[in-house]
Amino acid sequence: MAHERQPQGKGVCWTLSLWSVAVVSILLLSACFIASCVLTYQLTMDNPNGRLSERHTNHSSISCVSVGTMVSGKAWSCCPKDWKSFGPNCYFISTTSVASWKKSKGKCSSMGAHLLVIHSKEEQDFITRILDKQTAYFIGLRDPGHRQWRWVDKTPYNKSATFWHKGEPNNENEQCVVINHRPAGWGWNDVFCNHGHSSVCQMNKIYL
Ligand code: MMA
Ligand code: CA
Repeated sequence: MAHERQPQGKGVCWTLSLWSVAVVSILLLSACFIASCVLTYQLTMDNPNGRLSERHTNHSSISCVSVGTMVSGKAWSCCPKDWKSFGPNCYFISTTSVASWKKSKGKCSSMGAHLLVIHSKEEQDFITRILDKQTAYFIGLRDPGHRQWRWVDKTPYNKSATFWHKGEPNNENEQCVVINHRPAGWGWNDVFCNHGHSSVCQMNKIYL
């Protein structure tokens, strides 16, 4: 009897290990799916359980991806719907509205954001890939006087990470800055602050 059970025992063991492999694979696949899946939260203003902070409640919908680690205690990094994600930031390109620098700045503020601040060529390249070559966009750089360039988010103006067009800045009376395309490529130009231009807003990603 005992020696007859031997092959059956082996069969059970084989079936069991097949099942474990299947279960482990399914678990791994689900983990990967959850980790990589893009989730869209519908958090509306009147959602009593909305976990968005006050300054983000003006966004009716946000899109989140898993950040993979719980090191900071936050599981998702999110950008408002229709904003672009790059590194730790979200970017919004105003396509319709043309306004003065001050008005453009105010529009970003009302969305819990600020005008675009550029700190690297990589960041500039990312954003310019989604900009229109025929359009000039205000960025968050301004000169309060005497060519003292200041970023709106108070980060230091680092001369070695500036991308002025050749020959720019060229006019002390042009105290605001646009990014636009010229035959040599994308770059910055000082312009009059009260002239109307499109703009790009930027904000830190929202962590949930
Ligand atoms: C030229 C050039 C710029 C200046 C703008 C103002 C088209 O570019 O002189 O430096 O800012 O004119 O419109
Ligand atoms: Ca200029």
